[in-house]
Amino acid sequence: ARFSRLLLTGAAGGVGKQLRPRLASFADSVRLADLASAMEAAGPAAPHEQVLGCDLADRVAVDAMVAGCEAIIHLGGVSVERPFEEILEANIKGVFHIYEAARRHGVKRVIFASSNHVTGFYRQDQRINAHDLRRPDGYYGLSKSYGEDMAQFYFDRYGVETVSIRIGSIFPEATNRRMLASWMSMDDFEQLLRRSLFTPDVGHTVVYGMSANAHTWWDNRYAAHLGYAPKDSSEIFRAKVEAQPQPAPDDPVATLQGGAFTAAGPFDPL
Ligand code: NAI
Ligand code: 15L
Repeated sequence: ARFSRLLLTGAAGGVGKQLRPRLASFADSVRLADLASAMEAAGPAAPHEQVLGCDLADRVAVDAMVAGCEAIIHLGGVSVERPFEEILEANIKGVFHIYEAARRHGVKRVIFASSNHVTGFYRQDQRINAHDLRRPDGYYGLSKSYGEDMAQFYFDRYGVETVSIRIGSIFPEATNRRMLASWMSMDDFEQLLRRSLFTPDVGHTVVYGMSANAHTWWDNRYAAHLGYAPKDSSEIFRAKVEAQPQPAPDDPVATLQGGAFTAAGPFDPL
């Protein structure tokens, strides 16, 4: 199965750049979008690609970006903890604009890059699943929680299907102890994306995005229908991680799933 045209937002970001060459097997044509300044630096379009500058906060521009696409991988937005006003524009208004455009243009499936920071205030000795109460660890996590609610609403009301992937940590290597639990390889992410895009009748499914790590905090029982079977493991990084100086035992990096995000802020002095 493949789509005729697939949209990737956040195409110039850390994950988007690595994903880009892998998308040729997902669709005949791939539309790559990011802020114009970021997209300019991302290199010229291949024959099967279109490159587009678009601010997610601009509703009209987002509508034009989505027109003609069958499916969307939505990675665009602020990806770390920031003051509320920044998160509001890129993530909260941005996700509304994406879903409204998806509805208007008959998009079949959205993959929403949610985050483990939707449940960042759980302790690292707790094991949770997609039905547990969300405990966002900042404005960033709150925006991803809102995005998941937006996805559920657009499915219930308009039938637009979504897989919300609560990504752990997609980086080339796990570089600290926390990431030994949260790490996800690009190969495993590609597999999860493929299953999320092509499994029929997903409704709105929430899945944690992690590799087959030896110690994890997340239980994907409610996403079993996706058939995601990760192949990589963070164990290959363990020796290097354990040779580093370790954080104090009461440091949030060592105690809470969201790590340092749980201790960011406050921002916005009046
Ligand atoms: P990134 O920050 O490298 O990429 C995000 C991209 O979104 C950037 O290229 C940025 O220019 C773009 N963007 C920001 N504001 C925008 C706006 N107003 N309009 C259009 N584009 C805008 O983040 P990364 O690491 O590539 O993550 C991709 C997605 O996955 C993000 O949504 C992030 O929240 C999510 N995620 C990533 C994780 C990871 O481990 N890398 C973990 C959990 C979630
Ligand atoms: C995220 O949601 C961020 O986008 C990413 O930069 C990492 O901080 C990741 O979570 C993580 O928790 O490691």
